[in-house]
Amino acid sequence: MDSAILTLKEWVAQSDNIVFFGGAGVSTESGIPDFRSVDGLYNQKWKYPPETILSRSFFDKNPEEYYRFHREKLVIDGVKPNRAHLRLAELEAEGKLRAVVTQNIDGLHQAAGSKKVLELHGSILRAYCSRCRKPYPADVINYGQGVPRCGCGGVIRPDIVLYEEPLDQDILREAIDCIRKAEVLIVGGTSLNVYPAAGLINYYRGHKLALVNLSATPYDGYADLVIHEKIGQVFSQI
Ligand code: CNA
Repeated sequence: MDSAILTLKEWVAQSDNIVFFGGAGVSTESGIPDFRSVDGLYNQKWKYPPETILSRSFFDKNPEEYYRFHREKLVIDGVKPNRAHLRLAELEAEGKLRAVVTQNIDGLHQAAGSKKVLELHGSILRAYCSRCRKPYPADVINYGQGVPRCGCGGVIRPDIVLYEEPLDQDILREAIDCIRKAEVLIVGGTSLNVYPAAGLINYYRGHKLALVNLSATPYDGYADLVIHEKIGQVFSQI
């Protein structure tokens, strides 16, 4: 076994205060493309960059185009949690992992059995009316044609944080609290480019910060351990 993975395995074995902070790279092995990898959404042909389509001003002005992208690119049928999601759920059940803090909106951590999941960017598995805030089942937005509307006339939207929108302050506070108190912080599958989420690492006070990401990140020099491998492969060994 690679010596960095062995060190991570030891940290995990010895701690009951692990926090995981992840992003889109956690779900690529489940078949969901991320944004910035070579085959990520950024490098696929689309009229606008994902960050434009997934912005509040775009959603308000072009809900039809937003929903075309949403249904074609964000909703992927038949996806299942991979070894990273499953091992994280196991570590929580074993009393070792305190929380998963995620930038993902796919619900795969919960599907794997994780209970404490702090979804910084919300979830495409929930929806609500943008005018009266009435909740709707996700099927209303994820399937079908055109722009889904509420009885009040408002556009039904996914319960995700669009670019230009603030994060939920309660979730953010809880995420900061977990990260600040963590003994081991594992950061995985995130390019650490999207703020304010990426800045959460700065709240970590310990000296067991492991970064598991295929490509280099701006925080590689800051971490105590850096592993540039597939996260599912790494988690199946720890
Ligand atoms: P990103 O900027 O696309 O970065 C993903 C990172 O993961 C890249 O640096 C890759 O090198 C790395 N990566 C890809 N596959 C693997 C793998 N198997 N193992 C290890 N590393 C891998 O995504 P971020 O999460 O950093 O950016 C934040 C955005 C992307 C958030 O707002 C998300 O909501 C959004 N997003 C989410 C999903 C999802 O919910 N699954 C999918 C696509 C985008």
